[in-house]
Amino acid sequence: MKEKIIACARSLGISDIGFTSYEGKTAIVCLFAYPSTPKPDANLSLYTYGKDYHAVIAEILTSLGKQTLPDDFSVHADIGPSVDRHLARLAGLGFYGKNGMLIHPKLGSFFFIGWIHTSISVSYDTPIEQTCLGCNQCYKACPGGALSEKGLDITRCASAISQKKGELTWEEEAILIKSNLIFGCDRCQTVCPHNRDIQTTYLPDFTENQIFRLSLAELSSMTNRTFSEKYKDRAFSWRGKGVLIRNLEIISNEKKE
Ligand code: B12
Repeated sequence: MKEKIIACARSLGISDIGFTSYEGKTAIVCLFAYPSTPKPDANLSLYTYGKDYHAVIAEILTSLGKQTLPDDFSVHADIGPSVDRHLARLAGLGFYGKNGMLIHPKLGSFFFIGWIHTSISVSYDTPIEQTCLGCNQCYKACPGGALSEKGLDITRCASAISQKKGELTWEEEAILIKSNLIFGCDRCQTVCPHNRDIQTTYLPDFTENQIFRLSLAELSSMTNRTFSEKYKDRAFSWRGKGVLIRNLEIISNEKKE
């Protein structure tokens, strides 16, 4: 059973797979690598260049489940209990970096996590021994100085700030300007030595039809409806266009000075 699931996962383009227990049942945890080289003129974060990972992962995991499991399974990615990294670590798929990311020995940290909850019984994997190099490059590069031995201070994390609704404080604006992105932040990962020389393949949904830059002119001319019609399959659209326009204004004002 386990071999069949692993083989099917590979054929579906899943980057790596592991098995652990969760709430008395089995969690089949899958990693989905995405390209990790920022475009020079991007104003969006790498994880949003391709098609929305929530939809991509749900489709692939449903297919994996249908091909290999009895009917009783559910698929999860991101939404729901905040356990994705924890489960992936237990399933032997990586170790925690000082940037809070789960790092896979070969894939680095530029991957998404999705999992299937099922009642099948299989042997479980165990956490890997490797640890973060501890170079502190992520601490130094973080635009908001959000990373420390205490973990991630999400009030200073540029990714969290970029997704926050409403008006930002001047301190938050300064962090956003430093990150130079209008959605998400990649800094603690791009500087990480564990992300060097990654050799893997990516799902076409993450490499084709990429969008890495939005313009104020375009967004300002759109209604909420035209915005959501055009960008509904993109992870950067979930907070609506108002947040993106606000962030674009903050970043472009700084550039004019
Ligand atoms: C809410 C959320 C956010 C919020 C808040 C994050 C936070 N840390 O609280 C914001 C918007 C800031 C965010 C940002 C990002 N996120 Co996010 N986020 C989530 C979400 C939905 C829930 C996370 C959560 O509630 N965390 C609460 C804390 C308690 O848990 P945690 O995030 O797993 O972090 C723990 C570990 O880092 C652990 N830890 C760290 N070091 C060590 C050491 C040891 C020894 C141990 C035991 C534990 C440990 O302690 C942390 C706190 O307990 C998850 C999906 C999910 N359902 O799990 C995705 C998720 C964590 N995010 C993801 C991604 C890709 C990102 C971004 C890279 C996106 C971007 N480019 O902007 C950044 C990275 C920021 C960072 N350095 O962590 C991926 C991470 C993949 C990976 N390789 O780790 C996830 C798993 C989504 C997915 N399904 O793929 N995110």
